[in-house]
Amino acid sequence: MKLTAMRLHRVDLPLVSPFTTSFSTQTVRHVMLVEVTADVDGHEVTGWGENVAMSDPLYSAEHVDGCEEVIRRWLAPTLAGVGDLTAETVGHHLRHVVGHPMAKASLEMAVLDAQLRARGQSFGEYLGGTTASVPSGVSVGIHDTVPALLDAVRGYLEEGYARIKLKIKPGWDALPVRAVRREFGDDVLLQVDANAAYGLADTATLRALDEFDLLLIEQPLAEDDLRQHAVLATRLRTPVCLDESIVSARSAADAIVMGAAQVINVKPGRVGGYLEAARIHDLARAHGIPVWCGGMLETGLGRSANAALASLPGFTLPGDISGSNRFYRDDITTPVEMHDGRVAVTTQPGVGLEPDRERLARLGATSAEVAL
Ligand code: OSB
Ligand code: MG
Repeated sequence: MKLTAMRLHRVDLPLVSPFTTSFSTQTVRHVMLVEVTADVDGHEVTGWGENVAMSDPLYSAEHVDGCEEVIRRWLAPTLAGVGDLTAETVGHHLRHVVGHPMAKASLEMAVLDAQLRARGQSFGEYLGGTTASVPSGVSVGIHDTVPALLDAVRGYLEEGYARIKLKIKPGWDALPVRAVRREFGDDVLLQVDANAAYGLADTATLRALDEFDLLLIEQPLAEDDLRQHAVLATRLRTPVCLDESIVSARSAADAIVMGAAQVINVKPGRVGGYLEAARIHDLARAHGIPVWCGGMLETGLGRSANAALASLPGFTLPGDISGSNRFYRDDITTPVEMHDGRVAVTTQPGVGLEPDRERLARLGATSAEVAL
């Protein structure tokens, strides 16, 4: 294909309730969507991608305004110059630009959506998915009090979520985990996510979580602390799962070989796109390492693509693939719905859901062309 136009859509979506992690409190998500128009054998096709960078560089080095700049100045002009562009070659064409996986991933997703729509193939079928629906977990932020947390968890369990993930930080770890276990019992699938808030010196604190039979502890230490995660893993019974540290299939291989990751959270944006995410799945599966699909508060567009990825056979743990209503009253697509703890994988061409222009307009979106 040949790209003929690109537009960036920006829209601010208020969250239904504040979302607090060890690194920030979010009340709104500043969403950027990439819309590409391409010529495929004389036919005009459209594709959509979602950029998952946050407003501030606190989870990883990227932020959404930076992604827009990098796309406009370097990534889009490079892809515009390619006459036989395919989703499979986007990463290759952009490899000279160092880093910026979330910016690259949003472009690759838009190109892949266009390519699959042109041939009538769904994301799930293309990626090698094997299930019609995927288990749906929910990520629960840090709350001011334990009763407030228990109310939130009770609501999600009543809705039917298959797994609860509690955000933790120093001072908010064993206490909330113990309270949730006490209130809701040992059968709840439960895990925690520290977002890199601890150091190896906190081993005793993290060890105190061993008694709660957690599925895993996600990213306890810093992004570049692979070796220290390997050391920590030998000291905990709870399996160590890496999120921030896994930025590519290469780093996934390193983490697996070093014993730094017993489980991997796969986020397409963090690793440069759905194709690299699928490679990490393949690598982990070959090594017997379970993976699950993480989330970045995606809209229905990103969630739908994530559900397709999570339908691959190595995704053996529930992902952070909650319904649209977990974060948004008003989504930009028809809402993704969770029923009986599962989200359906679309069989429609491409991502299967697309942003609704009327919804975008109602939510105050702005759109701007990218010069190609
Ligand atoms: O660490 O998984 C994380 C959201 C933003 C940044 C990092 C993380 C998260 C989540 C949200 O946990 C999961 C979701 O999108 O439902
Ligand atoms: Mg995480």
